[in-house]
Amino acid sequence: MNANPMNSTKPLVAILMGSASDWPQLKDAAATLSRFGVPYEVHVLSAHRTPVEAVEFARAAEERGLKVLIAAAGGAAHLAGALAAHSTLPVLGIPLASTSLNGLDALFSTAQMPPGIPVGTLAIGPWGATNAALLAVQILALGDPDLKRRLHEHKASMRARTLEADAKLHQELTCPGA
Ligand code: RP5
Repeated sequence: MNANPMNSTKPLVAILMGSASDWPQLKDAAATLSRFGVPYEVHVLSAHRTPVEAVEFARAAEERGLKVLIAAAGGAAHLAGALAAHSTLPVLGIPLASTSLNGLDALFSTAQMPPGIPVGTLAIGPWGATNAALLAVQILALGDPDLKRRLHEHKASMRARTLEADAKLHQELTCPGA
């Protein structure tokens, strides 16, 4: 997979995954970036199967105009750390549930980076995918007031939905069957 879904604009974020089999767990990252209008590109790139290409990608990323790298892997999850070793861009790591250890192994591999090479590690699987994209938007919003405004709208709409759910639950509990 090698795609720029919004190729009219230069990608600011790259979503990288160790295998095409990871994509179903990552779709929410792409959907979230699209929702905020952030141009992104998607690649399969493995720290183990394409180690040379992974290093080349990380080394060229900043010069190509990318601002944030999102890296996901499930088995012996070294992709985020390998990219972070070769770039000073922020790297957000998503551990994936691809092995019989259900992602706990990938969580440890992604999070336990030695001091000096940080990887911002999110939750395992689709929750992490959504939050990695949101964190990327928040990083980009530091220099983009329009994106900042959209983040405020996003939080306001979550708040409204939660308060509505609270009111509905209270009504059901106080007037059952009404
Ligand atoms: C990891 O190994 C990939 O990120 C994937 O989660 C896992 C298995 O890959 P496939 O054998 O499905 O290609 O490197």
